[in-house]
Amino acid sequence: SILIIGACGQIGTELTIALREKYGNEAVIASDIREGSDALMASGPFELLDATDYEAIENVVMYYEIEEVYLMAAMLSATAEKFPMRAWNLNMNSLFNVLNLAKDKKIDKIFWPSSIAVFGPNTPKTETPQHTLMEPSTVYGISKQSGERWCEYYFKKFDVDVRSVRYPGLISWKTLPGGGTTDYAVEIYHKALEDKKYTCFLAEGTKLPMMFMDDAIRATVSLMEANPEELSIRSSYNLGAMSFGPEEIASNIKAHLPEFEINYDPDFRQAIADSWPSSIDDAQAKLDWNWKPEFDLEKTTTEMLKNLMN
Ligand code: VAH
Repeated sequence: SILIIGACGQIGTELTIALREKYGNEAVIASDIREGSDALMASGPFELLDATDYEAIENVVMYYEIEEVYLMAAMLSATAEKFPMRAWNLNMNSLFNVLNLAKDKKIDKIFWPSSIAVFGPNTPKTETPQHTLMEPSTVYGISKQSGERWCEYYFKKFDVDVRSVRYPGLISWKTLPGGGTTDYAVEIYHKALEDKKYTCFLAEGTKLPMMFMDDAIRATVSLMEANPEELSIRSSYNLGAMSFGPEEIASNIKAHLPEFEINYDPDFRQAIADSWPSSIDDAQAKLDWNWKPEFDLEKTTTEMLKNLMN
């Protein structure tokens, strides 16, 4: 069976639904620190689970005979700046718990998400390479860079089959935005429909690597199903789809809602966004496991507005 830790988060919610469709509801155990949406809770087994509690995870793994763990629990960039030590504790100890279960052969395979947040202010900003200078300036980015080093160490030293991608900012409609710097790109669609206007917490022209959630889920499943012999990266794969700033989403929305207005009132999250790249070179993922994005900004906007209108 498969265990998803952090199943009620932005990625976890969609990953749970996708994996249950693929492998069957009973084969995918969802877990989180609190209960999730009615749809998620009704669709298969759920366990309340604290990702920092090793024994609690071990009990769930033994009880359900778990072979694979997707560790999706983390504190994201904006919230982590407010609670650095809580963020470090959650983001790192949850990873050590799962890596050590695999080291002790209690599970066979791990997915762990990294992020473009591992890159810092002096990383090359355009077409950021797979291997490059990385001096992350956020708590979240430091935890993801350190997590990548631990994943590669456990693979090399203990043959742990852990796989990871550096997600860009993710746009989705099934969950509300929560604590991410890129979450302006989710909020803007909700506000466009509710208020026909949006005050953006990032400045016009803040170009960031972004991806529609359907692409992110497909990439995750593709990587987990790839032949391990083909995988040349065991820290975390660069993963790209599109890059744009808030003004580009706004003009896309205006094509559907002509009266939509955007204005800009940057806050502390601007410095976080400015430390990240504007575009990503994901050639290694394309080479090793045939990665190919399917959603551009136009398709993303159509999907978001269509699903949020219902
Ligand atoms: C965040 N959505 O904003 C996450 C992600 C690259 C951004 O890590 O913190």
